[in-house]
Amino acid sequence: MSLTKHAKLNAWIEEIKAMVEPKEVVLCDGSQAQYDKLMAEQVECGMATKLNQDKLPGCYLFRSDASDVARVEGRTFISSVNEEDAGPTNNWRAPAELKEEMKALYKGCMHGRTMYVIPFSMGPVGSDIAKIGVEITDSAYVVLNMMIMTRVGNKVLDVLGEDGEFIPCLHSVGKPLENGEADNGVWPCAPIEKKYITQFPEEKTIWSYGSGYGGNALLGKKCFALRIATTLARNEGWLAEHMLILKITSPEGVVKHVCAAFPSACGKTNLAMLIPTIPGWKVETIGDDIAWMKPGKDGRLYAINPEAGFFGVAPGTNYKTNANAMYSASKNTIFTNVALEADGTVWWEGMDDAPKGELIDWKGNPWTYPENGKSEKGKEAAHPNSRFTAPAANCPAIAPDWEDPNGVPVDAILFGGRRPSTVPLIHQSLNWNHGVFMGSIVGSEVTAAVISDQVGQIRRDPFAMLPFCGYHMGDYFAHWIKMGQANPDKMPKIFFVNWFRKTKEGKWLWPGYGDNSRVLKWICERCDGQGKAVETPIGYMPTVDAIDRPEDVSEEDMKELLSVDVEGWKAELKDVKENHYPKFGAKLPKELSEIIDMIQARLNA
Ligand code: TSX
Ligand code: MN
Repeated sequence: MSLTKHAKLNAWIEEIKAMVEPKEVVLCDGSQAQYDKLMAEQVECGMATKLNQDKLPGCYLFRSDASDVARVEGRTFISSVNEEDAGPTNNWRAPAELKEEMKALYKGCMHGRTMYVIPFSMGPVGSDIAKIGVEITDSAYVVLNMMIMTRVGNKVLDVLGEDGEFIPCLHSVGKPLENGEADNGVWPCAPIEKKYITQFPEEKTIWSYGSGYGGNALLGKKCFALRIATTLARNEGWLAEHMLILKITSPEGVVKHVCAAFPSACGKTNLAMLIPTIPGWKVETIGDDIAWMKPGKDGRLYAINPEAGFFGVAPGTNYKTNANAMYSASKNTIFTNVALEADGTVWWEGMDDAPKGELIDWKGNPWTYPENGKSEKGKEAAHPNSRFTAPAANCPAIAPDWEDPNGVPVDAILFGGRRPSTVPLIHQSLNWNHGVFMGSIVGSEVTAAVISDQVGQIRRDPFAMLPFCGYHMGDYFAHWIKMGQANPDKMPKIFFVNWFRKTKEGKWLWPGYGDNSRVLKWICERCDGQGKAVETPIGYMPTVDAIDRPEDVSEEDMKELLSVDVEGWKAELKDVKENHYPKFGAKLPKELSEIIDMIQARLNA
């Protein structure tokens, strides 16, 4: 009997079933009953630990295999027909050849396992900006996480109807159970050389094999909402971005929406859930990782969060750095690779308090808190990439309209990075193309590199999209330039922020966290043509009195934070021109080179 009313979907399900040969096929209806049943089975077979239900209601802990703890960029492929279309910053394989190689692995790979079919919507179900995918997986962990991170089940099939478009997403952990072998609580995955995370942009298909973890396996997130969506967005005239979305309300009730992109380890989720320190201002969360932005009838960009949950890094999250994330992960949350306390709660490095006694670490072994309170590198209780998967609706700061199918009008776009020197606290682009330039030079200073001669250098991650763009990064820059051309004065204003400036002695110049609201306030003012600013060689910058200064920042430090380091910027532009931009070859838009020339001339004037 057919699983759905959609002939093409049914045919795909049958085709995959014939290839992977599962024990059974289960359609995910999206019900709480199905979630509870699946989770109970995972507890039963030892894959999941039920946490203390008084302190963490509806929460569970999974421990992955020690070799399956993060995205594997070396095994991530853009499989386009022409290598040139993937560009120099993606791994490329020819689709025909790669499909044969992967089919050999998929053949019979679900022996003894259930094949789950997950219809999911990226974005509010039925929204014009949303898109539908169907993930086939043999991992119950993936099903449970997808049920938090996306909208899943019958309501999605209803929208899909009999012939709606969907992105087929195939996933297997790559560990069949032969001869009646049972799932024994050991995390299934394949060795690294058999892991594949493949995007086929022309076919609009995703094939993932051998990893059960996060971005490798929850295919709606990085694979669909970024890598496949970037190609859709380029063809259809919109933007799929690695950005948080914030709603900011002034004391007068003026609302602004801000999207922001940062490389990893800059506290994107913290900014997405920021609690402002300036009286009367309200900051609410719409999304913490991905923004899909489409031009509306009025020519402005409207953003939705395609996700429905947070897949956040646990270590470093506490009630001081991000109270809203702590509340979000206090119920109905899946924890992965964090440590377990004796009382059935969770612990990780950088939590508010020391653990209450002996722990079980992320590998399942007893673990004692070191006397100096600092876990040795490689011997942490929680894996440094351990995660919480929490429903967005849990977040106390979630904006009431976070699921508005029309999206929210974007007033400002922020880029940033960890830059101890050169880059000021805030500057605003002179125009759209200059803003695209700002996105293109995003990066963080290398602090503790494996190859130590890179320490102090800038690791560039343009638009924080380097691992997530499904096509040539030079074409991506050109798409951004083009997006500004139709309605230049309707486009969001673009800013560059840097919370990470240090003194020569290595002291933080800016307190960051909630005090970043002082910078957000100036950004909001600038969107209304207000906010005192001076035009400098690198863009518009606030006058020293234009930003409410926190008590613990001296006027001198404020001046330092808001000054233009002319020599530093000359070196920066030289580095971009000689080392960064040449990577994109002939596809680098001339508009970006022109911006360099313009700023160089202004710095020399
Ligand atoms: O997330 C951060 N943000 C954004 C917050 C909304 N972090 C953490 C980054 C690692 C994930 C920050 N770290 C920020 C920041 O704005 N700023 C800093 C640097 C910093 C760290 C500590 C202090 C000040 C600055 N002060 C004390 O520890 C007292
Ligand atoms: Mn991300």
